[in-house]
Amino acid sequence: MTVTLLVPTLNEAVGMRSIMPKVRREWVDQILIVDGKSKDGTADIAREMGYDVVLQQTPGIRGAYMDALPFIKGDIILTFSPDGNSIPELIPVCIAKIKEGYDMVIVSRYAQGAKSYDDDMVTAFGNKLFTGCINLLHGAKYTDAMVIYRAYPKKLIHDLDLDKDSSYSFEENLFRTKISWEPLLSIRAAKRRLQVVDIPGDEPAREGGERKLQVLKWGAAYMFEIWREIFIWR
Ligand SMILES: Nc1nc2c(ncn2[C@@H]2O[C@H](COP(=O)(O)OP(=O)(O)OP(=O)(O)O)[C@@H](O)[C@H]2O)c(=O)[nH]1
Ligand SMILES: [Mg+2]
Repeated sequence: MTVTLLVPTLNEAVGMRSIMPKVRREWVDQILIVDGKSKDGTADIAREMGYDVVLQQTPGIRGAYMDALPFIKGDIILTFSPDGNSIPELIPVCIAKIKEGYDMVIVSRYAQGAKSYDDDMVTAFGNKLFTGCINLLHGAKYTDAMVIYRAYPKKLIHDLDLDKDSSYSFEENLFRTKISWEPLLSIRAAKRRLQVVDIPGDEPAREGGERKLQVLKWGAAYMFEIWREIFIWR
């Protein structure tokens, strides 16, 4: 079993310099940076540090994942945010759990013992609301269905149709935005009754850079998606 640490970046020069050196290269088999044409030199810094860099052409964070897909060598993808929100030391913990045989491991900000220092009142409320709705409507027991920091087999992307634009196009067109695939991954993993485990992991505050979150548009699109999934996709 091989692991690719997939690191999406959009103007994360500060985190690239301060967070990524804390990621020990022997923890994973590949570290792949997918950069959304950062203007602060993130991609050049990453290359200087010796990482493989993919320059994203398709917009949005899901576009970044899709553009990175052909370059992902690992059987397992571990998505990691280099903006300070993901604690590097949890990478081996996460991989150890996957090796126990789980289909997905989520580093949960809201599991017992964990805390988000990045949330404001709106994101704290939103993340808990979305997670609660996913649990209620799709029979899951997540404590954090939204977070990026998680590990899952690359094969799931195809199995759960996460790689199809049609899985998102209704809500993306309706709310004129591009959304990521973590919430849909959580929903469809629950629908397939996959074995998912949470490990508690604090979310430290962002270091450098700027927040890209589109609170209203993404909130609306994700809520729509959660309900739409009751009727669409087996
Ligand atoms: N390549 C690429 N990376 C992105 C894009 N949007 C966000 N990211 C990166 O994805 C990572 C996770 O972003 P998020 O944590 O979801 O968003 P954020 O802007 O950090 O917002 P907060 O965590 O709420 O502060 C960060 O490293 C971002 O720089 C994108 O369109 N393309
Ligand atoms: Mg972040």
